[in-house]
Amino acid sequence: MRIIAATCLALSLFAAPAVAGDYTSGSLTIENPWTRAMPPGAKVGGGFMVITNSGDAADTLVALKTPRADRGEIHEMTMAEGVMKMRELEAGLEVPAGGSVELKPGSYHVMFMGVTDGFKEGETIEGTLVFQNAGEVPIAFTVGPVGGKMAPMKHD
Ligand SMILES: [Cu+2]
Repeated sequence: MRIIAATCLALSLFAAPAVAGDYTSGSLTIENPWTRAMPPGAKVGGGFMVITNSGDAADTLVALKTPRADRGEIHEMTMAEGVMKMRELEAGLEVPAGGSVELKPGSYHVMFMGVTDGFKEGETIEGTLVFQNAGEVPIAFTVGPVGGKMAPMKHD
């Protein structure tokens, strides 16, 4: 595993955003963006990652751009009276100063809307996160198995 981890690190240093891994922009770090393989015919998918802000001002994730979907949205999933509900966060998702936000299944996530070419396990999906202060940060999502609940690749 050490060789694989070292290779991932080298690739992410020299070839970002072509491969998944960790990304930094100013005081923001985006860890291991991932998504799931899509069953045939599926048109939407969720994207997950951990965003950490080491700066002294809050920043806000306001958009996801990707060539693989008609549009990206930022969503929150909550349980209300036993029913999972998803809603778009129209003002974006705040990443507090000196804190982090976890985008994960059943919680905050980015959403790929209107996907025509379904994601396949093992491929990477290029995208750009847009932050209010930090601006555009290109990343790539690793695609895990259909229905996966955890990030498919760990670097530590
Ligand atoms: Cu959603």
